[in-house]
Amino acid sequence: MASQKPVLYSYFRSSCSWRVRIVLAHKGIEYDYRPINLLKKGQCTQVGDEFKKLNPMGQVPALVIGDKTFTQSLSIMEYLEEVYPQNPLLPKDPILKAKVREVCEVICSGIQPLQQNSSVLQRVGEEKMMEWRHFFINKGFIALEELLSGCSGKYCVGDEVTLADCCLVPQVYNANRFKVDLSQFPVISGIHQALSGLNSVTASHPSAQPDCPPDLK
Ligand SMILES: N[C@@H](CCC(=O)N[C@@H](CS)C(=O)NCC(=O)O)C(=O)O
Repeated sequence: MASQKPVLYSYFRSSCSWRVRIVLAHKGIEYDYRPINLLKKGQCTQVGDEFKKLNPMGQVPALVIGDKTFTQSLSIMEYLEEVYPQNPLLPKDPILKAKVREVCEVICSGIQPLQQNSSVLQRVGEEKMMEWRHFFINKGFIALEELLSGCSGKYCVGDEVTLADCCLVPQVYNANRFKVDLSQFPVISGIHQALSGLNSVTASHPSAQPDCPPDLK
C-alpha cells in the first residue's frame, strides 16, 4: 500500500487539508494533488455528488491510496504516521502522545468545525459571522494557551514537531485571516513563529498550492 502514490483531494485554503499536507511534506511523501473548489456553487450537488462517493460528508480532505479511500484529517494523519514511519510525528511516551492528541482535539473538535464549517456559518448568517468566528477561536485559544503552557517546548509538545503542530499552523492562519488579536496568546504565537519557517509548512502553505488564485499567491 505504502508504495502507491497517494492522491490528495484538497482545497488550498482548507485548514483540514493543510494539516494533511504538512504531514505529507514532513514525511517526504510524494502525492498527486486534486483540487476541490469549496466555493464553487453547485459543487456539493454536481462535482460534489462525484466527490461524495469518496467522502459522504462532502468535505476535504480525502486521501486515496490505491483502492483505499481515507477521510477525516486526524484519521488520515494517524494512518500516514503508521504506514510511513519516517520523521515520526507522535512521541513514543504514552503521556506525551496523549498530550499531542489532546491539542489536536481542541483544535479539530473544539475550534475548527465551529468557526469555519460552511454549513454551520450559513446558519449563523453573514451579520453575526465574524463575531461568531472570534468567539470560538478565542474560546479555544484561551484553553490551548493554558494547555500548551504545560506541555510545549519549542513546539506544541516538547521540542519535536508532532501532529499537534500540524493542526496548530492552519488554525493560527485562520485566526490571522479573521483578524483575531493574537497578542493575548504568547505561547501559541511563539510556537507558530518557530513552525512558520519549516520547509514542511512553507511547501504546504495555501499560497503554494496549485489551486491558489494568482492574487492570493
Ligand atoms: N472533521 C473533518 C472536517 C473537514 C472539514 O470541515 N473540511 C472543510 C474544509 S477545512 C470543508 O470541506 N468544508 C466544506 C463543507 O463543510 O461543506 C476533517 O477533519 O477532515
